[in-house]
Amino acid sequence: WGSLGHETVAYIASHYVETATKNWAQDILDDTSKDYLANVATWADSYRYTSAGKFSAPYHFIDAQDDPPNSCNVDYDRDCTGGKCVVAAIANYTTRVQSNSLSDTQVNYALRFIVHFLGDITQPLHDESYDLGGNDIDVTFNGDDTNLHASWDTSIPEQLIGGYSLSDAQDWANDLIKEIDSGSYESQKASWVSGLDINDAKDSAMAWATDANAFVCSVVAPNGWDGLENAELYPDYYNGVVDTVSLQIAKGGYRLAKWLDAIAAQAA
Ligand code: DCM
Ligand code: DCM
Ligand code: DCM
Ligand code: ZN
Ligand code: ZN
Repeated sequence: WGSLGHETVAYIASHYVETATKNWAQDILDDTSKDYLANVATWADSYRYTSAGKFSAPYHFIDAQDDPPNSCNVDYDRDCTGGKCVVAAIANYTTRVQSNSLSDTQVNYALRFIVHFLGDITQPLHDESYDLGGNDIDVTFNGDDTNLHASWDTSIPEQLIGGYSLSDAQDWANDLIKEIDSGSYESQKASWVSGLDINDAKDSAMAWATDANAFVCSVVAPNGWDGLENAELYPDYYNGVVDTVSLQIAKGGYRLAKWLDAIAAQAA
């Protein structure tokens, strides 16, 4: 996701976390503002372009070598090349954020990575290898040249919300919180966090990757990839996928709250 998606995930999580979790996270991040998670939600996307953070670039996705739209699936041994993928990263940083021996900076970075990667793993094209997760599929969105991956990351969310500022993210989060509490997501939110286990983070993250990857077959490219090449995505394609984008952002935020609650409780 782009900044709007990641910051919305963060605001949703901030709404649902326990007070003890908020205190734990604000202490690690050294930020007592209400925006303490949103303020670090896109840090990993800047860090990966620095020489110190270059190692983390493959941690934003898992390249599922499946065969959409005929067959969607994720296999850790097949797809997490060299142990460098978002599933391994979530497991790594879930351990590191609880460390008593790492520096404050490394623990702070671990929490920033968790906030970011629990967002990215819900973007279906971050759980797909085809054409570099859709980066090599050129499209136009409302007349602008872009690609399928970037459309999912940014164009579609920004078309829906009409901007990408922190206050746009807070507004989108508020809408999705209503859907989670008493709207279209109320009956499914329990399934989003079922089996969540910070002490088996790899299994939990594999379940999330598998869940998002299934949308590659059902929503991202249900009729295959050929028709998407050089296609205009607005409004027809957009209308067919935008509800899935909202669902995945809501899911990421709700999961992040429960994940952080579990870590903070174990740390206490
Ligand atoms: N990006 C964004 N908003 C835009 C255009 C680009 O947030 N309007 C950027 C932020 C990240 C990238 O998109 O650099 C998405 O990266 P990722 O999916 O790894 O989070
Ligand atoms: N690093 C990480 N996860 C690990 C090991 C290292 O994120 N399991 C990061 C921390 C540093 C960088 O890689 O930013 C280099 O670490 P080191 O100096 O321990 O090799
Ligand atoms: N990406 C992905 N799968 C890949 C390669 C990249 O999901 N196999 C993501 C990471 C960024 C976006 O695509 O969100 C653009 O990546 P880059 O800036 O590395 O081109
Ligand atoms: Zn992306
Ligand atoms: Zn990312």
